[in-house]
Amino acid sequence: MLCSFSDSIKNIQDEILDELLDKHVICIEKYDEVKIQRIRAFYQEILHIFCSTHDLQELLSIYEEFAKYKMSISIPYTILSNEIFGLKNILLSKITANDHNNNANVVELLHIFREINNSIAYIYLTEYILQLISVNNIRLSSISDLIEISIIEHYESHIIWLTELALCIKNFQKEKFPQQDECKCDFGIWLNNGEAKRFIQNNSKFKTLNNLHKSLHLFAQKIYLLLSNSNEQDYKEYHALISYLEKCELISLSIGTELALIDNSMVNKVKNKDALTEALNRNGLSSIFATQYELSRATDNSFVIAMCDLDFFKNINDTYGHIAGDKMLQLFVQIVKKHIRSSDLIIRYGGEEFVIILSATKKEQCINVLEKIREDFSQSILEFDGQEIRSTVSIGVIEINPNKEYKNELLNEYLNIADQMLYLAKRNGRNKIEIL
Ligand code: GH3
Ligand code: MG
Ligand code: MG
Repeated sequence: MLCSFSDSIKNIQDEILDELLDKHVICIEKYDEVKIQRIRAFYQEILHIFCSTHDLQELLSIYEEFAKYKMSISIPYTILSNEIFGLKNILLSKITANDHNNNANVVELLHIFREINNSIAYIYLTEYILQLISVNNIRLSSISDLIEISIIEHYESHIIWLTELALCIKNFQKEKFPQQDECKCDFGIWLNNGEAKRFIQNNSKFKTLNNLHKSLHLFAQKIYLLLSNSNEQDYKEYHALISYLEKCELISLSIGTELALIDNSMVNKVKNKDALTEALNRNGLSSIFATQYELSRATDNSFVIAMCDLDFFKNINDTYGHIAGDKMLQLFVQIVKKHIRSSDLIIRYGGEEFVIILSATKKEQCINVLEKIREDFSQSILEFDGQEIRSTVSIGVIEINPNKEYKNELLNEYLNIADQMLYLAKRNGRNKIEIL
């Protein structure tokens, strides 16, 4: 069957394709050139069907393949959904521009896009639930791999709860819905029975956790209502289920992140310190790294390792003596602590070398903090024996994303890379930051 509006768009397929890519596709930063070519090929095929055979089933099966491709490159549903919306609008504007009175064309087009939306949403939801269940298992195993678990273990119960929620949607079984009442789930009981307050003394952190937890249950209740108000056969609300479930996953990850940051602050309190600078001792580095790694994996975060080495430090010792050198090391650590969060870590790695670990941070965000440290240190003056001493630091940085590559045994490999970046910063003139 030929599509009734095919003629009006037949000769402008390339124009439509370019407009779609420019306005709705290329602006997504997750797409590189190879992905854009692949997406272009999908849309070429889609437009070809619109303009020739117009077999709805054929169209839906290409969209199905397209949705699976998008999921394989971690594109969220909203982005694909926006692209579908974009194509619909472009086609609408083209067919109405050519023929103002052709309502039938518009009705047909809207019908086709309704079908596309439903079928994409269903595919996405099914695939998303399967992925969520398997990634939740990985998150659980990361938590159980932690040697020194403390409050992050309370996050476990909400990962299990989230998996139950996902299964409930998958099987359309509202009878097996996980605990809806935020005060009665395992996490809620812990949060509200006073025990949590012992660990989370910072009141605003406690409120943040409480609010996150409340909204998590609120979105779950919305899911419950959707499942209650319809039956599986004529179900059309897949898009809403995806949005609510995605929201639940994001909030759940934020809860995990908050707990992981609190655990990190505890590391700062309990681990051995270097006597001179009060930075953490190097002996703890491999267990700290292993903990960071698993926490990041359990909460879907990346973290940053910054290797710092003071510039021409030998000159300070040679010119002003060792005690002056010692005081400069203390000053550096004080300045670092001024700029990092209580959940970030600084470890004395060697003589005048330090490793900073910025948890739940991406490299774009870490630049600001590290730049402040570099700048502040370069402008600070150490007054010693009536003399004014200055120093600078070079920093090599690497971002580690455990969900992209899993190799937690390779601390040395990561440190080597940070070290190579540090070497580059030295070669480029010192008092600089270099990031992989
Ligand atoms: P570069 O910019 O290439 O890093 O030059 P540098 O002089 O800093 O490099 P180098 O590694 O040769 O010098 C490090 C010096 O740090 C040598 C060592 O005497 C000194 N150092 C190591 N630990 C301590 C310490 O605890 N106190 C003091 N005062 N000096 C230390
Ligand atoms: Mg050195
Ligand atoms: Mg040095």
